[in-house]
Amino acid sequence: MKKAVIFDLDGVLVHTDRYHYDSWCLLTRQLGIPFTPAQYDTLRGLSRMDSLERILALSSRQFTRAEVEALAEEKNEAYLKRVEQMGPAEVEPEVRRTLAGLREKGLLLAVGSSSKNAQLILRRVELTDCFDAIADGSMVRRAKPDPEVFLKAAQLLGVAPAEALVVEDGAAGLRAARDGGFQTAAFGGDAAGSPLADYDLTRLTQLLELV
Ligand code: B16
Ligand code: MG
Repeated sequence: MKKAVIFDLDGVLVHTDRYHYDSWCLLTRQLGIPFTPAQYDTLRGLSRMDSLERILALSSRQFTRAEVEALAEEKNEAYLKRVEQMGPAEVEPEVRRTLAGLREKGLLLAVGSSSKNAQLILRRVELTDCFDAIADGSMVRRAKPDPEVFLKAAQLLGVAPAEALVVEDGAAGLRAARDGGFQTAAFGGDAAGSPLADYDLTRLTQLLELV
């Protein structure tokens, strides 16, 4: 029996995964590090710092802590420039339809995102009011693949992990959800086709038949 659905943000509710990729590309071009969409796929759901450390490991250069922090800041500034352009039209009608349908069925809804910009993005696209709880990267100590952010979302909703389904585009997010005891649905990204997913969605509206 499912009582709640917990949605990943970047790459599931909104297409900010493209903006993350573009912003990382600005950095990797500067640093002469080859970086492809397939490489970005493996970073889905990882924190900003964990993503950057993985990217810098592709370089032969060593970076000081101060350099790493400046690069993380630079990437976030580039990303925020794209986020500032976002508005409600960036949410696919299918997403709003799915959220409204789940709500009608009596499901509790939450966001579980590694992003420290999640609240800002949800406000910009006018999705904040669609959720009963929002857990994000600013509220946890360990990012995905650790289950902490999803456990936080479940706690805020007042449901047990086994009563909630997590929807993810990242394999790291599926791992987090699995380790936290949640049911899992993959939706695109490197989550698609993963053995860590109980369900593999090609459209978000399929959730309405699952719950
Ligand atoms: P920020 P999600 C994740 O969000 C993204 O998938 C990942 O690419 C990004 O590095 C991470 O948020 C941190 O984002 O730099 O905005 O704090 O997919 O868990 O919603
Ligand atoms: Mg994601």
